Amino acid sequence: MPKGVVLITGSNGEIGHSLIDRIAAEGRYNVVSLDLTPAPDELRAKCLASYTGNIMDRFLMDQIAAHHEIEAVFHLAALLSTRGERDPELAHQVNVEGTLNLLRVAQQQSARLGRPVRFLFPSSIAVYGLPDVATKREAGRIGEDEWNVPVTMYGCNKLYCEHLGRYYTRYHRQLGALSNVARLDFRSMRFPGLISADTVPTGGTSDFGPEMLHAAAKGEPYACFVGPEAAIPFMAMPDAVTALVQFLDADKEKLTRVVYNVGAFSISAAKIAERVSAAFPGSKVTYEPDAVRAKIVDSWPEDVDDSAARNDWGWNPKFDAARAFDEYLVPRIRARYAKG
Ligand code: AKB
Repeated sequence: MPKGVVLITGSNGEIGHSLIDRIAAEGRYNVVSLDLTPAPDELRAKCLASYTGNIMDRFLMDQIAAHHEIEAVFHLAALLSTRGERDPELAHQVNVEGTLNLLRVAQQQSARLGRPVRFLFPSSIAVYGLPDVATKREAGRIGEDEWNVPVTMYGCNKLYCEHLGRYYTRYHRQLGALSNVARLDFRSMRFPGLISADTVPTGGTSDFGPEMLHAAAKGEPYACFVGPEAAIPFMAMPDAVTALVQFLDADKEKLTRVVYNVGAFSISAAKIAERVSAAFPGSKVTYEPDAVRAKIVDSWPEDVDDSAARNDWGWNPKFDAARAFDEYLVPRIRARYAKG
């Protein structure tokens, strides 16, 4: 049996790197990668094919679909929340029009193959919008259907694309001759802030966590753009990748939702600083809150209720805060910067 093909967009990004490593190591699928910039050699070596181009390019996307029998799509390409506030219209184009183009291609592929192409869409805690810190504290762990009033363009884009995916998977062309063709199988999870030992994110608002850690490991001071009390959920990158591959394999019959929260641990900037300073004595963190970025973080929940993911497809993160820092982040970052 030839291996199935998975298409990964945004493949050079934080999640892409780790996901390609995991899929290549498991060896169950061939990876076709797509990114705006050429894949680095070590990533390209793990892929069946690597394309450089824009997800909004219809011609390129149709070509990729014509060349490969794509079984599943991990649509990771996105412009994150801080970057999106700097250029909201561009964010809309990339995050919404780009996603629509991918959904179109995946739907055509489903119809052509006569079976649903699985479409994995990482959404975000940015879809939530709590009005103030007091409400955030009182709300605690929030469920998928609460507070869906995002305050960023990125959050609006993600929320809308969750609905687009639900539409494609349940109702696409519900009227007319094509109503009986196979529909794509859209699955979305809302990620918290992600922390990787290998990469530092750019353009996000949860970036204060990973930035603080990587700065300390490099022996650099860090001016945190949120106050010490700011708290949101975070997840270690290996758990994020596990969530993606586990959700890909989940039995459709058991899924009661299209969109799921996935949580791991909730932590404040001050608590991250404590763990960072225990691991890297002498690290220097100061707080210089940026009013807008801090307000965005305050609008995101302190924690998420991910019981639906746990019940329906067995979500169970390996890393709480202590294990994330002690067993993954700190040792691996130390080794990384020691190598230079
Ligand atoms: C961001 O900060 O924009 C992202 C996210 C929370 O989705 N990391």
